[in-house]
Amino acid sequence: MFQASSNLPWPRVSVVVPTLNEAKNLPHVFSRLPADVHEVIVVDGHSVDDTIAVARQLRPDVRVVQQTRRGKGNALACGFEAATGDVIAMVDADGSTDPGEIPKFVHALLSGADFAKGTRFAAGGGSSDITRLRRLGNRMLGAVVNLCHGTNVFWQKYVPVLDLDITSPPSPRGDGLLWGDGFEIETLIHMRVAEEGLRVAEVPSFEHPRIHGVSNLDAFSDGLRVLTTILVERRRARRRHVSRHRASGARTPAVLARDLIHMETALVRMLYVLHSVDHGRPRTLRSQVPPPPR
Ligand SMILES: Nc1nc2c(ncn2[C@@H]2O[C@H](COP(=O)(O)OP(=O)(O)O)[C@@H](O)[C@H]2O)c(=O)[nH]1
Ligand SMILES: [Mg+2]
Repeated sequence: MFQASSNLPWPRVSVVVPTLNEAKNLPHVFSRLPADVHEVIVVDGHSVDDTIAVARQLRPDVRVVQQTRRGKGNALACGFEAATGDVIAMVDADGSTDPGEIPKFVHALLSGADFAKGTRFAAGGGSSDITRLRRLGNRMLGAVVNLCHGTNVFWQKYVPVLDLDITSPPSPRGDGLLWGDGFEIETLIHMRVAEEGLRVAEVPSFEHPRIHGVSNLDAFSDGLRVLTTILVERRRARRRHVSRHRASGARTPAVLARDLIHMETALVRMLYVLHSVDHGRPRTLRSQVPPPPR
């Protein structure tokens, strides 16, 4: 797909691992890390188990970063900011993604990609973690945004393109999450990367079931958040497009938002139905996570 540039040296890889109570899963995840990574950054969300102690015991050289707000998205943003390598690899700490696959993603970058994302549905990839209904739901979402949830590896120099804010205080309302702090992060990143016109490689990747514990993700409310991300990020891209055109003095083309909104509303409805079939009536509130200690 990309022109091979095999004479590039192997880059320094920073592995960013968001953790929320993953003490039991870290031994497996860390054992799968390639031997030659530049650094491992654990971004902890105020775990109440031994996550940090276990991480330090397994890897005395681990860098532990405390996130500034809450949510997986904010954790990743803090990890990106702390990374000092040439390449950043995002890896979950629940055993669902295999850090042993990182070199495959780095090869895609060395072959000319700016961003390499794992795709569960390509040949050679797959998943044993999702029911048929979830797969159907995922496929529908995937059709709109080519949504991928899993390993993502990209050149560190593109962190500014992602435009993630780690310094603002938490929202005084609701769960305190700001835009991009939650599970919408991967969709948001993929959309911003696409908007910037970066070259994206899809790497077949296998998603395993989480080993211990339960997912922090709520299929319905987080599914809605992902769909909202598509809408919000499309608007953001449009606004940026308009202001760039204005700055260059060119005429702004009219954009038809209505069709997009209809399509997304239909998708939300379908997701609702799929979730109801799978789990009964959906919960509309995210499960309560205790607030971080003050
Ligand atoms: N630091 C931090 N990590 C989180 C948070 N929520 C989830 N994670 C981590 O993000 C990864 C994916 O979360 P998980 O609950 O498995 O969600 P799923 O894989 O989408 O079902 C895991 O490594 C979690 O420990 C959070 O609020 N803060
Ligand atoms: Mg998981």
